Amino acid sequence: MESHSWQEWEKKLAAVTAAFEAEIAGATDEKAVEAIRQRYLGRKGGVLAGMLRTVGELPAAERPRAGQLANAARGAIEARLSERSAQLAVAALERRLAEEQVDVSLPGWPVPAGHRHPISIVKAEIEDFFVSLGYDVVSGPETEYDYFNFEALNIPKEHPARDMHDSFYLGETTLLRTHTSPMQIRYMQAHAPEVPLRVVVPGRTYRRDDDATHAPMFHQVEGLVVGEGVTMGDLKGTLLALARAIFGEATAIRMRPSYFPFTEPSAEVDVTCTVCGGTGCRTCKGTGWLEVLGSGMVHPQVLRNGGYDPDRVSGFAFGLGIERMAMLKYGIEDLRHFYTNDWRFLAQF
Ligand code: 2NM
Repeated sequence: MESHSWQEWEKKLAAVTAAFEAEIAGATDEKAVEAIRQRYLGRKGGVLAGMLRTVGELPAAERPRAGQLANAARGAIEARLSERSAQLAVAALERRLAEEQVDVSLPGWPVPAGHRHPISIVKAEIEDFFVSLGYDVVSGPETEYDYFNFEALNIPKEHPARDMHDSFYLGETTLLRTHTSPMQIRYMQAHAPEVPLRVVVPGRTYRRDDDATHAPMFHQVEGLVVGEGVTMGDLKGTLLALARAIFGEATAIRMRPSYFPFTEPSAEVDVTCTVCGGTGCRTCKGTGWLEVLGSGMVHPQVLRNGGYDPDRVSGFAFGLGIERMAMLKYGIEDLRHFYTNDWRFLAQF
């Protein structure tokens, strides 16, 4: 009778363990695992707690063994519960990783990028060229004294450039600079020509003009070299190299006599037509040449105004409009495109 009862108890414990095993194998999330834990190991109402309560009904000799079996079953159930928990956690993580997988080989959303302004591009190209020849790149004030803008550059009182209708005056003796050369006077006064002095001045300049080829504000680069024995040959070689750097290595230049108050002799410089390559077309009016800059040997009076002795040193200088260079380089037909900021225009550069 007593032994029968013991065998039944042992069988019941085996059945509990088997039932637990079936339930835990079917648990698909942490919540289900927790419910099973409560059902089997819960202090009140737990299946195993119920089994332990019946140990007292067994013969005294069997009780220790029953207790050991029940504790072993508890240990096995606990181990299985944490094992299942861990399995489910790994499975959940793997599911999440699969769901959130990113295909890095897919093309990204296009990010609308800005473009460099054509004036900035050409300005930087010109600067880079002169830096490669050892020139200093400096900028000066956009508001100037008429002394630096005109007087020191040998531009006489009666010169039409000084007219109120051609320059923006701010006061009796101040104006918006009409070219960047006033900075070159300032630069000469601040530097001795031992090296020799080599400088370019890019920047905004202002004139009372407004049509398809003239804007009230435009950009210039002016250059100046002063030293012992600087010649027109140096000027020509420098400008040929500049033209080739900006318009391509096949470019040729020619110099035509001209006049500027601050240079003597003076020369207008043409480059091979950027449209036809020199054979003649509408753009170059059949000549094969396009005028791009002015230049010359610095006038002795301008050297003196800069603090130099024209009997000891000589110099060359040149000035160009960046807008004009950019129009010729890119085939832009109207200067006003540069200032309209039409996205369709700017996006082409
Ligand atoms: C030009 C043409 C010729 C020029 C002269 C000077 C200075 F300050 F050195 F005298 N700077 N730039 C110059 C000479 C500018 O522009 C068409």
